[in-house]
Order: sequence, then C-alpha cells, then structure tokens
Amino acid sequence: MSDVHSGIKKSADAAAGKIISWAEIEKLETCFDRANRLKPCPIGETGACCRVCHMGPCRLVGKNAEEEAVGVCGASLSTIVARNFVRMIAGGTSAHSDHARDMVHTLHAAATGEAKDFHIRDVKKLYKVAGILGIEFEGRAVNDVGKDVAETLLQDFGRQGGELNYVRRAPGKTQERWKKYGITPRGIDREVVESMHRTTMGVDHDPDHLLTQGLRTALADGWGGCMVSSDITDILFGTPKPVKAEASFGIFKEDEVNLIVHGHEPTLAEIIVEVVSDPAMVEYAKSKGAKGINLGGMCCTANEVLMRHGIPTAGGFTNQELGIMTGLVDAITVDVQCIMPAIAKLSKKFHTKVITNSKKAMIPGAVHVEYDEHSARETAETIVRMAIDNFPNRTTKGSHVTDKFPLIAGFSHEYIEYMQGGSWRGSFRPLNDAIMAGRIRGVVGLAGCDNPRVPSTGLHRFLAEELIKNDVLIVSTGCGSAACGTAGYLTPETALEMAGPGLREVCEAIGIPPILHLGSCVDNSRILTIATAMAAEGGLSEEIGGMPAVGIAPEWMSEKAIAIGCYFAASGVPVIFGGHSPVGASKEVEDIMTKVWFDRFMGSLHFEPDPEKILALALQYIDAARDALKLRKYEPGKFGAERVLLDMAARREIDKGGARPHVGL
Ligand code: SF4
Ligand code: MSK
Repeated sequence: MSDVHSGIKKSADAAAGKIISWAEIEKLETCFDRANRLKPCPIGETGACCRVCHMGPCRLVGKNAEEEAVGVCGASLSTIVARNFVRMIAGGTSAHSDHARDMVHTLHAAATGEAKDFHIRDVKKLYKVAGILGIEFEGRAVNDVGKDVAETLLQDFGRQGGELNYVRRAPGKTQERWKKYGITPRGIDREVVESMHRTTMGVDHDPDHLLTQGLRTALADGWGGCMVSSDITDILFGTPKPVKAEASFGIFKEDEVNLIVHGHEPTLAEIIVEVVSDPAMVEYAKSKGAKGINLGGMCCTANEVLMRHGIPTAGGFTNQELGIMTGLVDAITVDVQCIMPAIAKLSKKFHTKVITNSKKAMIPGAVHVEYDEHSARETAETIVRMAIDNFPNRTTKGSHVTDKFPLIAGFSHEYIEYMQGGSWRGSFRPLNDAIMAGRIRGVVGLAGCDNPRVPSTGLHRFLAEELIKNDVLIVSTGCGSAACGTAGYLTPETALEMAGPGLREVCEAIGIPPILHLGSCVDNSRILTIATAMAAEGGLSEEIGGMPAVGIAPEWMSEKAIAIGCYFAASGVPVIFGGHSPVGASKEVEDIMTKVWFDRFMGSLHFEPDPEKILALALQYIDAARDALKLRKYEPGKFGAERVLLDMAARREIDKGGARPHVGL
C-alpha cells in the first residue's frame, strides 16, 4: 500500500521522497519498485555462479557451497568468485577507458582543426601534461603540442609492453610495490583483454593470481583511462575552479525550457552549454512561449558541466526517473553509462523527449540524434531545438517540487594546491600540517553511486555528517557529490554547522566547504594525484599507502565503482564498499582482498553493509595510519603546533608579489 510518506523511506532525499510518493499514488513504476520486486539472486550476489561456459551455469549452492565444491570443469568456489570479480573490474575499466579514448580523439581532432567546434582552452594544463609526457612545448604552436599529447596518450591504449605513461606520476615507493608484485599496467586495452582471457573457461584458476591481474587492470583504469580523461577534459574545457551552483529538482523552471544532459561524456554537453545561451536560440525559445532555456544535468555529465560552468544538477543515479516525473523536463539527452533504459518508457507518460546521442548507445523508445565531434554544434542545436519545440506540449501533469540547495563545486587538484598558497607558492604544506597537528584527523574519498536498494543517498548523508563531525576532510566525486549536494552539504556554511572544531577552523581559514566536490567518476583520478602531492610534500607517508586516508563507496552499484575501488586499493588506500559482498561466497578471496593486498600494497577492499560499521572501520584505518606515522594522537578540539593557513586576503597579497605571511609556529 502506498501512502504519501512511503517515498521518504525509499530515498533519504526529501525532494526525491515526495516524487516517489506521488508516483506510487499515480501508479508509476520506479527503480525503487523494481528493486523491491526483484530481490538479488542469492547465488550470483555472492559471486558463486559461473556462466563462462555452456556446461554451466554452475551454481555452487547448498551442498555445493563447501570450499571443496566445484563446477562441472572442476573450478573451485574461490576460482569462480575471483573470476567473476575480475570480470567486473574489466567491465568498469572498459567504460572509463573507452570514454578516455574518445576524449583523446577529440583532442587530436581539435588540435588538427578537424573538429572546428573544439579548441584547447587550458594551455597551462596542456603544458603540464606535455611536461609529464616529456613532450617539448616551449616555443611551439599550441595545437602542435596538443596533437603530440593526444598521439602519445593514444599509445597507452594499444601498448603491448613497458608501462603506461602516467605510472611515472605515482610516488616512487608506490611504483616499486607495483613492480615487485607484477601489477604495473602495460596497455589499457591489453590489460582488459588479458583479464577477459584469463577468466574465460579453462585458463587461470589460481584466485590470487587472477586477482593480481584484476589489480593490474584496475591500475590501467586509474592511472590510465580515468586520469587521461580528466586531463584532456581540463585541456579542452578548462581546469575547474570553485563555482556556485544549485542542486535538486527545484532547479527546473516552470516558465523556461528545461533540458537535461545525463550520462558521462562532457564533449557534446559543453557545446550544449554554449548553444543554450546563444541569443538566437533564446529568441526561438521565447517564440514558443518560454522565458528562456534552462540547462541542468544528472549523474556525471552533470558533474562535468557543473564543475566548469556552474550548471545546476538534478542529482544522481536514482533521480533520473524522478526528474521526468516532475513533468517539467522538455528533453533529456543521454550519452553513455548509468542511464536507466526505463526512462524511455516512462517518458511516454509525460511529454518529455528522451534523446540518445552516442554512437555506442541506443534505447528502444528514445529518439536518436547522433553526435559526431566533427559536427558537434549542429547536433547540439538540433537537440536544443527539440527541447524548445517540445515546451508547448508541457501539461500540468507531474510532481512539481521546488526544493533546491546552493552548492560550491570545482575543486581540481590545481585549485586545491592554489588555495594553499597562491599562484606562486601553491603547495600541500598547510593540509599536511593540519593533518600532522590533528586538526584534520584524516581524509576520506566519499564516492560512488546512489542505490535504490538502500534508502537512496542515505548512506552518503550519514557518512558525510559523521565523518566531518569527526574532523575528517571529505573529497567527493560522482553521485556521492550529488548526494551531498542535494542534501545541502556542499557549502562552507556546512563546516560551521556540522564539522568538528579542527576541520571547521581549517575550512573557515581557507573558505572551503568540509566536503570538496572534485568532479565526475573519472575525476577520482584527481584524488590519486592529490595523494601523490601530499606524499611528495613530506611529513606524512612517502607513498600513497600509509596515509591517514580511506575510500568509501557506500551505495555502489556499477562495475566502474569496483574498478575504482581496486585502483585505490592497489595504490595504497584502504577502501570500504557498502552492500553485500560480490565475493562473499569465498573466504579465501575476501582474505586476499583485505589482508594479502594490505600486506603488499597498504590498500584493501572491504564490503560492509552496515553504515555504522563502515564509519568505525574507516576511523580505525585512519587512526592506525596516524599511529604508524607517529603523528599526534587525534583528540577532538586539541591540536598540536602547525603552520598558519592562508586566508583569501593573504593569498591575494602573495599573488600581488607581497611577502608570504609567517607560516611557522
Ligand atoms: Fe561450470 Fe566450469 Fe563452465 Fe564455469 S567454466 S560454467 S564452473 S563448467
Ligand atoms: S554516475 S557510476 S551511478 S557514481 Fe558516474 Fe553515479 Fe555510479 Fe554512475
């Protein structure tokens, strides 16, 4: 039975809850209903079902669930569990990296003038990347450098031996561990293909050996696909810096054309940002009775345009159907990844047009307007016009909610460095010092999807609140950021209200929120380079492993999250995922991921459904790392000596060439 309050139990977000309740009354189905109806298969859920050949599927259940149980071919439970897990890593790595490949092609086409709508906007970032790749840039034409950067990075996809270019960005000690245990990634495609080969019928049967290849593939994702994607997006569209925006369903406007960009790829969305402010297009919207064109986003395409232009977000993964149910969305254009096919069918009950735009992704029931980087503006204009043309078809049907929250996003590695010392003296010293003094207890990367199998966004909210209360600085990405944004947690005021005393002081001094929105899912790579910079700064660990830092994805659902979790574990970060374990059927595999990986890489991967236990484990890891580094014991409200953090006024002085304030105590 539905009631007006039942939506609140399905999502922790009050605005989402209102729409879910309305949908129940209107008998409109959502992912929350389907999650309720389709209980997870208990065999597949724990990784105990093998379907890699047609002698199976072999389900090791019941009396088969003993450790000695085997499939028809003789594969053990641990082999099957490890194989399934490695295939998830390969799937996730493919998604991020295929996106990265397209970004490289776009940079190349922009640099050669073939894609006339794209240009290199951030020359400083281009030069930074060229420097890392050993490409000469001084005195050369910008586009020539861009072309060389694209061609060099493209080699990383098909590289057959050696190592990925960006491996050299990791701290030396981290690289040594990778070499010692044979997980330095060679080529991105090679690692994915080898993982698929080794997990097919009758190849690799040793769980540890399989999982080692899984880590190598995950590193190809983190230090390959994700990092390449973030860098090229910055080069083409600008490295993010703090920007104000808004989040939740209240971003939709009753009197304007509402167009949503959804998925993961920033390229077409960037051009749509330009097109919606084109005066001729605005006039066209007015001719159809609208006051203007309102662009919003969802999931990670939203994060990309939010980080660089302050385009508002309607939220994360579980909000996509609910957005359509407001009745205010005239068109939603989707590229790749995390798009529920259900939105096409649902849109028929409203006036919303669902427009697929990727060559790689079509949805039955949606309109397809194919994007090509060589004619991007044309595609963008067609889509914007379709949204405008659909505005007069809007009816009053829908659950109009007005809730929205202000937020600040746009925290790139480069900006975080800048905010700690200005253009000339940017560093990670103040952050390291604040951690050493115990003002900041540690850092948590709070990331990953939101999920209809828990009160959606609720685990993110709980952990965000508790961690900052415990003086833990949060860096967030993907739908984790959307969950915090739609809760109103991404403003500096949050620090005043909710953060512990040490973290609050740091946030007030620098003028930042206690939760830093770093961008989309691929931007998790920014956390890797930040951790590397903190290691290089000194005073904490000399490698990524051993830092008082933890990764948490409490509501994950995507294979991409698994690839991300594994590249953090292999890089030296303990990682805790929520939900039931996809390797829960094998204690041997669980032990490899929590104990063996920790011994080898100082990182691990846990699965823990209880959010209280996730919190306790994260703090335990942080405090253990502080102890091992012989840092001051964390005590709320009691800090050791540390350098003075620079406020905005002091930073401006430095940028003007003034003296650096005294930073030692
Ligand atoms: Fe069964 Fe072995 Fe085939 Fe898997 S590979 S389905 S365990 S026979
Ligand atoms: S969109 S991968 S639901 S975070 Fe990057 Fe969100 Fe998870 Fe997709």
